[in-house]
Amino acid sequence: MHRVISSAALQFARIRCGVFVGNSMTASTIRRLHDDGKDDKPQYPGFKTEYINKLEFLEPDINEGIPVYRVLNRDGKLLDESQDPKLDTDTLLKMYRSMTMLKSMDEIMYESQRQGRISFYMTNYGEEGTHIGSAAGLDDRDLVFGQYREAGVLMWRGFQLSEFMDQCYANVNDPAKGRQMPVHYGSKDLNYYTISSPLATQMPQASGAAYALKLSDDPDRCVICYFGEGAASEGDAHAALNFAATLDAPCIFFCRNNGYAISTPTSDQYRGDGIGARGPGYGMITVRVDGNDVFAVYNATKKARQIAVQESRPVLIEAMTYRVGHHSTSDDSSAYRSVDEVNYWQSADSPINRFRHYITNKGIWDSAKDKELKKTNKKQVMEAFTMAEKRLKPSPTHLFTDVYHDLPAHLQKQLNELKEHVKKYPQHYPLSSHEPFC
Ligand SMILES: Cc1ncc(C[n+]2csc(CCOP(=O)(O)OP(=O)(O)O)c2C)c(N)n1
Repeated sequence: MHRVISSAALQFARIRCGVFVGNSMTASTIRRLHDDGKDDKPQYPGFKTEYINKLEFLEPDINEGIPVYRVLNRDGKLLDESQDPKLDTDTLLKMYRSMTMLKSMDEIMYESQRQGRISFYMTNYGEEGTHIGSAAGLDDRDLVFGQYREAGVLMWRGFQLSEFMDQCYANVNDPAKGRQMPVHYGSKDLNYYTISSPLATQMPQASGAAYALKLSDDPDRCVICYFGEGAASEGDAHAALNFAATLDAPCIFFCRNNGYAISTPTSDQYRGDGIGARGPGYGMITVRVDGNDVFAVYNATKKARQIAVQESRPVLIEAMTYRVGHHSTSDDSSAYRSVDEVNYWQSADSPINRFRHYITNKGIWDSAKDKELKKTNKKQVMEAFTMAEKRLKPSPTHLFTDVYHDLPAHLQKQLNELKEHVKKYPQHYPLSSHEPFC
């Protein structure tokens, strides 16, 4: 603040002396401009604009909405050959297999929660295209800050089915030792930061990580930060976007606009033209894409990555999609939306169907292969699921570990009391399914 005031004072002094350095104007020129008002340009620091003499308010709805970039139509046909990312067959099939595997995993895990075998689950139905298209457009060294509904990004990077299951079952192989809710994955090896439940906390962290990358001696990386249109209403979202913009941090802000934040539809979430319209307000390069078109998401993310890394600036992508599943296993979406609406997205505008049409038209896929794939997916998920369910849960001692290097006396006392209590009333605790106290 002090510096700003001093430099303003200095400019004023220069004007008084007739040497306005910025515009090379003399004091007499300035007086003349002020007299007739013509050619008078605002001099507010940081603005490129002009004066007007009629009162005009900016209407938010004068323009059509930001257009939605698409590459494939709903039948899987290229709309413009020049937009074909020209991926090789292996990559195309990896994309399709990953999307279908994500769906198979969701189906089985959702059912497993319904049967009371895990405590909670969140499906990714309908949003598979945003996950796989964006993950494929990145470098695996780029850092991922997710919200919670981006399991496909991890899957693309090689997170194993057993790792998903071990986390959801909170067994001894779960890196968080059962202290997190299911679907709160993380992987240091895959540059994927662990999910936290409070919405939008990942966003300022992503801006900070991107700024750190910019200052590091390994600048050929960027950050991608996923968030929902609901999370964008959190104050943290504003702080994150503004910090990244002003610090020119190489961060891709990837908004999954899936129509609902639990039961809150977008019509109650915001006014204006979605999340994309906020990008220019932050001085951020922005694009809106069809999130159910894997190629559109891939092209946009790849280009955004190039801009972020080469020009060191943030990019906002708003991917338009639809949450086909319930928000989570704690939600019943039939209370706030119609079955017809869900059916439309599930069948007529599904990212998996669209891409299957594309690879089928291309001659590298057919219905026999599809049938076989679904069978294999199910088998693999069931195997991983069975193994994870059989493993012991972590020792109850881990309620007390990993925070302090040396357990403070009051926690040691509580741990001793817990051991005593469980020893006295073993019939009330599922001790056989846990590792023993350590
Ligand atoms: C700070 C905070 N407020 C509220 C919640 C409860 N909550 C969990 S998810 C959610 C909706 C988020 O919607 P959106 O960001 O659009 O993501 P989506 O679930 O649709 O993928 C809410 C309100 C929370 N986890 N954190």
